[in-house]
Amino acid sequence: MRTKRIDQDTRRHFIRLCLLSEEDKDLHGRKEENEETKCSSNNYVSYGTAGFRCHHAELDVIAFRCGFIASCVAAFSRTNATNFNSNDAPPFTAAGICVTASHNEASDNGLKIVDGHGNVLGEAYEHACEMICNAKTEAQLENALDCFEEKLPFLETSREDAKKTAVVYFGRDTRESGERLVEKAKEGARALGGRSSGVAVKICDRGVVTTPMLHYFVYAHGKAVEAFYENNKQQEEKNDEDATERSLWEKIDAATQELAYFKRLAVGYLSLIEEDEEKKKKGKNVVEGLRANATTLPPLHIDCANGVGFVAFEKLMALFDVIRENSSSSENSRRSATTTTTTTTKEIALVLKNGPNDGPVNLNCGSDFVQKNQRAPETPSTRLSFVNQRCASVDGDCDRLVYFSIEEGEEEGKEGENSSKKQNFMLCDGDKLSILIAFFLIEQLFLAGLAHKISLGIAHTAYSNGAFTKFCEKNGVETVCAKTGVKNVHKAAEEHFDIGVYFESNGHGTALFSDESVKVIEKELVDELTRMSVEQHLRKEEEKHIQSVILTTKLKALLTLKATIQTINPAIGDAISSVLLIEGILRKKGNMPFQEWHAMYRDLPTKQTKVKVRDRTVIECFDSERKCLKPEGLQQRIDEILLLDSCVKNNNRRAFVRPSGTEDIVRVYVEASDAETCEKISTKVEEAVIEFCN
Ligand code: NG1
Ligand code: ZN
Repeated sequence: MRTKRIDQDTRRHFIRLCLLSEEDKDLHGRKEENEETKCSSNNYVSYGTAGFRCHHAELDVIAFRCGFIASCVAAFSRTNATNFNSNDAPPFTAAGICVTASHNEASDNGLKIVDGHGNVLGEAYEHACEMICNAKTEAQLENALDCFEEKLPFLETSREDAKKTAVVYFGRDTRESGERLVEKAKEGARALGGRSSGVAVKICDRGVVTTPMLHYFVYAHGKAVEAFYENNKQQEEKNDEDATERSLWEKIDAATQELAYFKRLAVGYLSLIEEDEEKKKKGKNVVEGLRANATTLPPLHIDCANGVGFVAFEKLMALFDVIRENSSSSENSRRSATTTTTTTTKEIALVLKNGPNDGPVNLNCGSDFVQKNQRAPETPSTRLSFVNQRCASVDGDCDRLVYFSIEEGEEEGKEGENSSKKQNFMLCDGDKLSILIAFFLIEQLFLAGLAHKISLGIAHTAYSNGAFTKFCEKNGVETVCAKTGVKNVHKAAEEHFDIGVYFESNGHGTALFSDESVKVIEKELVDELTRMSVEQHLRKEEEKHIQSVILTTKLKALLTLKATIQTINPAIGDAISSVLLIEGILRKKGNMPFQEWHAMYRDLPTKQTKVKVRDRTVIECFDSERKCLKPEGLQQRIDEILLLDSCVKNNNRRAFVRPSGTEDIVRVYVEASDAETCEKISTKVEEAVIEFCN
């Protein structure tokens, strides 16, 4: 028999608070009467591509309810740990709330809910969350909670119901409304706690952090709990319960701090590039020898979208400084007899631009601006400083990354003061990040002798350039197209491949290693080290030294794969982690110049526009959103438009429309062999959307 898992008293308490806030909303609604909002139609806020997102003034009620949802998710989900004391409740995971509106403008905000594994809350919950957040009456709230409870994991015994601690992590980006909304969400989380529910709610507010950092904290919490129970397997009977509990919380606390996150990535990156330091001592390799100017990578100028990425990158750089100081002082002490100064080369050179004090988040800058407009950030202080540099751009909450470069030269035939400068903008978007990472990993898998054991492929969305899919096909890299939204691409990558590299074109993504593939790599590494040490033992004395210096190709590749795994945020796509991974790969590729990476294939010209319609939900899509089913006749019209000035089907032409999940608009995407045709097709498709959707 199904039992309600949120007890009656707590339910009533939550519903009463919700109804009070509804009254409050009616009396003191923050939103001006006629104020247009971005994504709520008829006062209904839908669960979009990445949670709830709209004008911040509409979010107080939603923040409160999301807090309660997160608390329930934490209280009812269990870790994979198996070694808990049989008299105890099994260990529970945490959950998280991230207050951010990512790449949206500064006046918007949003709520992202993080599940116990550090992932975006599963699709199964979305409808129930939407019901809870939009319910206005007692009956609607009851109904919504029933629906939500259906989705919560079923606890099998009453023992499991007892002694629950719901840990909820909170984080926010730099938006002004963030602090207020986090407080609201905390109130919601606390509404679950109390004697009647038997739940102790623990709030862990991590302040201003990037979205991927918040995901990481929740992930690390779960891993710390698992590891603790694993290690305590034999000792649990002997341990005094309070001491065990204290020790568990100490471990969790250490694993979920900013420092733990930055250390993981920094150490991963340093291990990834370690081989280069070896090479430097021995001389250049063949690739480096062939490349001009290849001794170091030029600094990377990062546009931080006036957001939290700036703060986080600063912390990372500070950590690199500490590591460098420590290593140089130990070098100094080791070499003090022979050297007085030690020159340590910079592991990574980043120039940070567009921080939170430079203007409203995402205004004329950030990865969305750069990728969609195909031009450099246009903030007054930095516009020109990106020219002729190697550049990257992240978004407002630092989970997206694109690279770009603008070459500026004299216009041909003109010289002197009046000459206008010719600019060539080059973008390496999510597609090119995927290619670089996938090709690198394929190479390492081959060198490690694991290509036959571990499958690798790329998951992408309909927004990927046609030239990218052709390039993958030509090079034998398997691809799979998923619906827009990182949760969909993540799922596709996970389902189809052992190592699934996935990026949306806007730079949102990562490389996902399955648990099994990590185990295979680790086992192979141990086997290889054992084999080498046995051989070493049998070798003659004079050969031993040489052998210890020259690592086998296989071992190097295995170490590289291990370092790559550590450089990646395992919970979610992360722009900081991606910068480290890409910089590491470019270094390992002999300081590959930006132009060479960009020239791997040539993107087809594209155009992306937004169309405002009365109700965007009239559009229904299929085939990973590359085609639309409704409104009737729209797809046929798009197919006709694609034949424009041509009576045969042109393979390079693509156009599709879909309702945005984050804004109240319809997105139109067009791709063609030349920019002019792209422009023409786009105008016609936009007209068709207006005609069919109003
Ligand atoms: P919508 O508004 O559903 O297109 C946008 C992005 C997604 C994803 C989400 C979440 C485009 C075309 N769409 O979704 O890829 O990143 O925001 O942030 O860039
Ligand atoms: Zn984002």
